[in-house]
Amino acid sequence: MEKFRGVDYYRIEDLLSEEERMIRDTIRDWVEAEFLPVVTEHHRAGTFPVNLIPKLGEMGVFGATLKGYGCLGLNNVAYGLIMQELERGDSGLRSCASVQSGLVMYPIYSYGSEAQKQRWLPAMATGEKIGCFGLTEPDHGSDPGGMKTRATRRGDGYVLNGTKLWITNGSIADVAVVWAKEDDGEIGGFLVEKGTPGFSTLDIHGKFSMRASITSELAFQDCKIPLENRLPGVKGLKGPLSCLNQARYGIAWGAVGAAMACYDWALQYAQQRIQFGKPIASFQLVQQKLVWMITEITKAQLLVLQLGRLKDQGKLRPQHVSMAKSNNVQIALDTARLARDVLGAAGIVDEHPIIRHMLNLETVNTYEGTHDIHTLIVGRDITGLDAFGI
Ligand code: TGC
Ligand code: FAD
Repeated sequence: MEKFRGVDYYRIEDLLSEEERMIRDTIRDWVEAEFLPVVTEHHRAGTFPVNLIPKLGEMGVFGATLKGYGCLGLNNVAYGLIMQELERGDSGLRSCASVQSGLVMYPIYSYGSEAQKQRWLPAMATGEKIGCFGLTEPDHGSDPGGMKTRATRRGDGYVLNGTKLWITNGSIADVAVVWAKEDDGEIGGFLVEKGTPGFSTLDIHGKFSMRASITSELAFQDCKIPLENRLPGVKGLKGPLSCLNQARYGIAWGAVGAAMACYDWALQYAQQRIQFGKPIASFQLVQQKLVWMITEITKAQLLVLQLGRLKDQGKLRPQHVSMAKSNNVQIALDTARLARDVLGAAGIVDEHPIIRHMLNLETVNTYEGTHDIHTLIVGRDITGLDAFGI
């Protein structure tokens, strides 16, 4: 297949600034030259290319919208385009970057003390330090408010007990942002450093999705956390949920990248593959699939562009993000499945990127709030009625 040709049916390019286009192209070229040549071997081995992390830092990917502390202070559309291009490579690559930026640097920046910011943000911006975000537990995924992990105040600090599951970057992280209930029953955020006695990690194996990404369990057993490692600026479930707004925003853009990769590959394949003496792209049913893909991708591109502009204007609401996350991941997953179908048997081997994207998108559909949870968030917003439970 030829190099990726870009997917822009509606000249959305014209709606971007020169700087936004330049940032997108920088990441696009890097993914093409440095990441795509190695992704299949990492996907097969179930490893993440940690050696590429410093380069991501050098390009300004980590915490790209934050101001100061070595971060670029980009606008949200530029950040979204970065996420799109990383996920055109692999959802695991975008995951690493969105956890670092949206789920670790963002809470430290927004809720941390000046000392915490100085300690972590510059080193995380360069990729010298890596972070992870521990919210989900074995018994509490969609309902994180029911978490069992406890941070008990004792002496000059806290004692942490509990387990977090399905944590991206878990075992490679230098610091974990861990959410736990304090003595008053309210949720607080804690910075737990690698090597703290009582803190251990275990990687999850046997994944058929997000193979080129580290996913771990974090265990805390009488783990002592100094007072100064508590995030002082937030209390309650809105702390972790506000971080999720940032990461879900990146996913809404990233999913477009995965869909673009699948569509472009399937189109090129269909133009070259001959059956019944003709390119399969000449058959009406194949064209219908390709047209469905490009139509949904174009709608998704417009959705995230406006989402980004709203975010830059300070008019974005979390429910807007829920609509874009669930819609864009759904159309990306459907695009990947259709693209896989267009390749026939060839679609099931990793010589082509489609099956890898398709499997990854099953995770993307689930994490950061499942498709159905986001449906219920929008449903609650428009009806005023809560349909989450009893
Ligand atoms: P609810 O009563 O709705 O809200 C509790 C408090 O939080 C506030 N709030 C938000 N604040 C900021 N942003 C949001 N998106 C917010 N949503 C709610 C709300 O105003 C309230 O504040 P206050 O001041 O009144 O206390 O809470 P609920 O218990 O009914 O739960 C609502 C629900 C189901 C929507 C929420 O729990 C949810 O979003 N569940 C999904 C869980 C989830 O997304 N987990 C993700 C884990 S992290 C992850 O997957 C990382 S993957 C990383 C990668 O590799 O890319
Ligand atoms: P459940 O909550 O058990 O949901 C199971 C099913 O029930 C879903 O279909 C769901 O939609 C449905 N359901 C649940 N409640 C309702 C309801 N009220 N109404 C209707 N349907 C409902 N978490 C982190 O904290 N940090 C991370 O870095 C992280 N990384 C991840 C990486 C990977 C690869 C994966 C797979 C997950 C990751 N997660 C992470 C966890 C992720 O956020 C959760 O898996 C997700 O929130 C769903 O929780 P659950 O898996 O427990 O599913």
